[in-house]
Amino acid sequence: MTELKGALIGCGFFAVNQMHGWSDAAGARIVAICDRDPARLQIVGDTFGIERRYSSAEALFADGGFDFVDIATTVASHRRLVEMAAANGVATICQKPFAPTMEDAAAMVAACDRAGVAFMIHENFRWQSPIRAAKATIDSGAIGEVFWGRVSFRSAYDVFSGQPYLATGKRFIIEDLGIHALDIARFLFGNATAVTARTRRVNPAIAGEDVATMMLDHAAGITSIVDCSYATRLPVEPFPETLLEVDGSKGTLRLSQSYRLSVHSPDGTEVSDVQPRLLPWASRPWHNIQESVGLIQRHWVECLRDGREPDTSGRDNLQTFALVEASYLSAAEKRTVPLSEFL
Ligand code: NAD
Ligand code: 89V
Repeated sequence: MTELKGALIGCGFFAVNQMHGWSDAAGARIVAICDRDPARLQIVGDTFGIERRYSSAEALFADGGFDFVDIATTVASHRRLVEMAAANGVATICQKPFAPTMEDAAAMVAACDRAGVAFMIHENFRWQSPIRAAKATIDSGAIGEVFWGRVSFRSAYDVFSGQPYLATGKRFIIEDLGIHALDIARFLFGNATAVTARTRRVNPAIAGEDVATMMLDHAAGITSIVDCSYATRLPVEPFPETLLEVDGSKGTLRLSQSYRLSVHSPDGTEVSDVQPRLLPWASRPWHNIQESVGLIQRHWVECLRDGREPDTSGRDNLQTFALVEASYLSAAEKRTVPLSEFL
């Protein structure tokens, strides 16, 4: 099999993880990078030994010579870059959040469809190994038919030191972090039909909301709570762990702090350690997220090779993004918002 060649646009804070992931990937490698900031371009180029460096995406696409592009810029540039990739017939990965608006997100999916190129959102939280372990347990039938769930991310970690832009946007936690938790709720419980949300800002130094609670109605009849906070001071800081509670007709599943998976079923109670691997280039506490980057990249390579639609394709991720939009609307208007208002 020939090795897939990729180009990465956006050499910032998170792209370093993506570059490490690609260095480990079987069947793909990054041959060119692009960033409008020369300092970032040089750091990433020198660290990963990439000779082809571009300060503009137009120049990168004009030179070509790659099978896919990995867009790791912040949200404002996503639509323009995805449409540029589609116009050049290049398969595309785009970081979350998908787009600033639902209209932009739908246009990006349509552009890739028209061009016949694969399009995946880098929605990596569902690829975290503890989340996969929980999903495998649910799918095994051990706890019976699921009727209720909770996906919870509560922390006081200083995310603003690594990602200062997070403090400045009108929208914060649902768009940046809740989006992952909402996607996990879809992954575990299926698509949602409506959401009821409440938000709050506790930290006076930031512009957006840092606490959000969402109640989801899922098509399968399951009710779930998705709650997230960056204002929650706990004795042991859990960042960046997503905790789960799932109730089924035969038992319960709990993914609790320190990656402890507890499954209670008619056969008894089993507690296991589902710690993610600490990859050689990874660092705690980020290793959970870092491992998932490699796993979603592997999925992308397999999907391109097999001509399969990725699990978090643009089309699929419209459902997650609609939950983000509906949550903000629900919180603003204090009403339950059906997803049909966005999809
Ligand atoms: P960042 O600001 O540190 O990096 C973005 C980089 O993109 C910067 O170096 C900037 O110069 C460059 N850039 C922006 N627009 C460009 C353009 N048009 N052409 C070329 N270069 C351009 O941001 P970050 O924290 O690395 O976040 C990037 C994206 O990754 C965001 O969408 C963020 O939400 C997402 N993210 C995802 C995860 C995850 O686990 N999936 C974690 C952190 C961040
Ligand atoms: O995953 C993310 O998008 C990150 C973080 C986990 C820090 O919120 O912004």
